[in-house]
Formats: sequence, C-alpha cells, structure tokens
Amino acid sequence: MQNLSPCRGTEPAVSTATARGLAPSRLLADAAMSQAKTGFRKIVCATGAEEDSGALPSQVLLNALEDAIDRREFVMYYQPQLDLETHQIVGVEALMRWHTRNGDVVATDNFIPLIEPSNMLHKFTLMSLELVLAQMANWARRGILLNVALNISARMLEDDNLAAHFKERLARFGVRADMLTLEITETAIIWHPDHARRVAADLTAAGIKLSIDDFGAGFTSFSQLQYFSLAEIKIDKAYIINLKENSFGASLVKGVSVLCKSEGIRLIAEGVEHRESWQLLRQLGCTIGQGNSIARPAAAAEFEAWLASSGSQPMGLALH
Ligand code: G
Ligand code: MN
Repeated sequence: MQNLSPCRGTEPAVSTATARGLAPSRLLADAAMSQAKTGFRKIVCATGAEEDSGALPSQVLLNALEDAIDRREFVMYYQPQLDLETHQIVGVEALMRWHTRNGDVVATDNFIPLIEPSNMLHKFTLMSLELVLAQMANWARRGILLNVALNISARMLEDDNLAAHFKERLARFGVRADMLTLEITETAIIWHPDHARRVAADLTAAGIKLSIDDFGAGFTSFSQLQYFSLAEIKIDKAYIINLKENSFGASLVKGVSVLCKSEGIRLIAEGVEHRESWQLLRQLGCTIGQGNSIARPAAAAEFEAWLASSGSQPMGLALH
C-alpha cells in the first residue's frame, strides 16, 4: 500500500469557547471546556452558588444538547481500521462530533457523559444510527463497501425493542446488517445482565455484530463476556498508545489474541499512535489496528480522500 502516511487527518480541536451566557450551544461548548478543566461532576451538580461563579446547571446543558439533536448539529467522523499484514482497510469506526452553530467542534467525551444517563439517550442513539446508515447507503451506491462500527451505550441493551428499531432502519436504508458492528464499552455497568443478553442475542440474530470496546479498562468479567456472542474485542488504547516489548500491555495483547483466536473473535488494537507498534502488534498476534498513526478520525469527505490516496481497497463483506 502506498501513502499510508501518519496523521493525515486534521481533526479539529475541542472548543475553546470562553464567552458565557449566549446561545445554548455556546453554553454547552463552554461547559465542555469547563468540564475538561474542572471535572464533569462539578458542572452536573452545579448549585446556584456555583452558577454565580461560572459553572452551569445541568438542565441548561441538557436543553442545549436536546436542541442540538433536534437541529441535527452532529456530524459523524470516520477512523479506519487497518489490517496490519495486508494493509487492507477492514472497516471504520464512526465517531460523533458536535459541530455547534458558532463553529466549535466538540468531541464525544465532552457530551456523551451528559446524554448517557438522560432520557435523550434513545433519540440520540437512533440519530447516530441513521447518520451512519445514510453514509453507508451513500458509499454503497458509489461502490465503496465499508464495514462500520457504531458506539452504543450499554444502557441501550435495556430496550427490548432495540433490535426491532435497528432492523427497521437497516431495511429502510437498504444496508446489510452484517456490515454493521455495535461497540459496547466494557467499563459500562450492565445492571440487568440476563435482560441485556437477550437484547444482544436479538441483535446478533438480526446479523448485527457486537464488539466489546475499551477492553481491559474496566473490571472485565469473563463470565459475563462468554454469554455474549462477540464478533470483536477492542483493546483499550491505554495499553496500546505506548506499547513496548516485554511490557504488561504486550502480554495483555498476546494473551487476549490467543483467547480471540480460539473463540473466533476479531481483535483490534485501538490508539495505535506509533508506526513502530504495527510490527510489534503483528508479532503479538493482533493483526488489526486503529489509531492516529494510520489516520485520525475525519468527516466523510476527508476520509474518502484519505482512502483514495491510501490505495487500499476497503474490505466490505462480512469478515466471518
Ligand atoms: O471510547 P472509544 O474507544 O470508542 O473512543 C475512541 C476515541 O479514541 C475517539 O475519540 C478517537 O478520536 C480516539 N483515538 C483514536 N485514535 C487514537 C490514537 O491513536 N490516540 C489517541 N490518544 N486517541 C485516539
Ligand atoms: Mn469505540
């Protein structure tokens, strides 16, 4: 493959908004910045007194987000997943960015924690799904067949109708179910495992693939994992960003790769920031990488330009 140069994307930085008390989206972009500085809890639990000192009440933030959802101010970015042996693009992860009306770009870490516990989660998830399916249908019409991974909250596995919602939309957009993977973060607490397992089984029965995200970042319960029919595990970037030989991270990758091989699970290393890690990952048995040394997340047009310049044929059919 040619031109698979590192860091080609130009993902915008998170908002640096400073003004206060303007439009709702300005408030939230502002809060995103405060969150980075002061921590999430302080904003969400802000009291009147804190409001005077510049923190914002959570309801204002939630209203701003709800408006943003209704106005469709969210844009999907795409980050490729590379087969480190064949240099084929095996898929992309869809990553949401909020493009506020004043031109700020807010990354997911700054707003997902607000949406997840709220009653907006359902609406937000279906909006994300529709953005992804519209893009997949658009790509398919143009002969670009890409497997796409969408992040969903573990809380969505409480919804008995989740698979039905997904099936209806897959049919409406004319997208094959086996080209869609749902990433569920391993750190999330699943309150009703039996129920979640049933919903997950409905999704896999519909042909949708399930992936465990941020693997190794939480208190992994292998006893839970074995009951989910997993297509994929993504090792948390904390182990990958500074991957070194003979380190704990290297042992983890090697061990999990053995588990994945014998279970027929696809293994992805996320946060591959250094080109030098590509070979080490292959040696450890992990053949798929995602991260800034391959490409940063980019909006569809920019991602397509990257794909064309990479010379890689995306692999768009079911992987197993
Ligand atoms: O929670 P999840 O693992 O889905 O989040 C993926 C996040 O990791 C995205 O926000 C993406 O921008 C970020 N990311 C992707 N590649 C890299 C990388 O190489 N290094 C770092 N630090 N972050 C990355
Ligand atoms: Mn993810």
